[in-house]
Amino acid sequence: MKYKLTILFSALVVLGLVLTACGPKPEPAPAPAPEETEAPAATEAPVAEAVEPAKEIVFFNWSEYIDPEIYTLFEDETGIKVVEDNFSSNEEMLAKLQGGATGYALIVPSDYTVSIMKDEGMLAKLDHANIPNLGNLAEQFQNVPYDPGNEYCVPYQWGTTGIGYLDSEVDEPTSWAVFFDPDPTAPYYGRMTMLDDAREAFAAALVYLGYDINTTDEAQLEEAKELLIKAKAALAGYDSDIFEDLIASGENLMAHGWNGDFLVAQEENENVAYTIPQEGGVVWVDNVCIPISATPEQKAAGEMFIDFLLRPDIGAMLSDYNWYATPNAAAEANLDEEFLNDPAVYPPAEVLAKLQYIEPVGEAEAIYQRLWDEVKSAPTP
Ligand code: N2P
Repeated sequence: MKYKLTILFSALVVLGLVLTACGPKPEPAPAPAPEETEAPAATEAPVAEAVEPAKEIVFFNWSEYIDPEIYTLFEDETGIKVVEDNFSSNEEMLAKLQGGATGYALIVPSDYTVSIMKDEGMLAKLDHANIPNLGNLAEQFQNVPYDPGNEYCVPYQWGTTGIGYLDSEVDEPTSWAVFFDPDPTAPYYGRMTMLDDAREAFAAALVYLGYDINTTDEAQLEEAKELLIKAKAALAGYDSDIFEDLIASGENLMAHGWNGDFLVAQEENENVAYTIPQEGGVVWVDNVCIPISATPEQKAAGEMFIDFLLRPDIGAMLSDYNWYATPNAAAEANLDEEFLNDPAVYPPAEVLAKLQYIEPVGEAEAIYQRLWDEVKSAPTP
């Protein structure tokens, strides 16, 4: 495998050099734009049209997931301005793009959503000649199962889903029972949130029940739904954007959420802690990809930004800001030992063994969504 990758990379490097030597970098010809359909004079060799990268691009990302200083550095260096728009779940991002939203040069789907988007033809193939820093990725991230060879996406950050809590006020939650069999006399009762995210919420309930988090068994999913409805009595609400801030401020005492967000909130309140309950949790890899709707100009600028993110210094800035693990091996030299040795960022083998990836469930996706709607609309028990 390593051998093949080396060959692939040498080939890409050579290709990159040849293309650079020839001048303009060609776009991988999608459907030709109308104005480009005029045939070149018969004597001219058909040279691909140079694409002028867009001067401004929109990055559709999860909230608080990038150091804004990275935009400034990129703009200083390239003159390209990056504007950010946010989503709170893969499904929200997907629905927006399926609904015809355009103008995004870059999006950040998680692993299973990359598979869905690839199947639906929603992603543009990356031109590796424009991303020479791709080789900075750790080897396992150059060959992720949902996108072998980084054909469509580049891993951005990876992390886990567990429980954050205020350890000055509550004991460490060792089980998802804090949500699904809540004690009405506990201090956290009524001061907890769960992610506003169908697959994540079902994963928590399913893992508590000892079922596969990707089950398509309707009886198991019904059971999980009943538990999620039961949990509503103990919840202050569903939230995927500020759950960690509500712990840091002391408004809430426990939250279902993503590790890095809680770790960043420790800067505000050192009593914020993160744990993965004994039953296990979710592990995920988020990826930066280009939607098929991007124009060639947006795509060219998007690839420049992806390459910039892959630089060792910028990759380190990213993780330094959001406290998520980096897939960028070259960035590790620029990260503190404290970060690289933090078990909440890089879980030890025995914890990793208890984590599962969310996977695409095909037609059962609609069942998850319907049951999730039922959970959300059910009256609080
Ligand atoms: C960052 C959100 C992490 C993304 N605020 C979870 N896939």
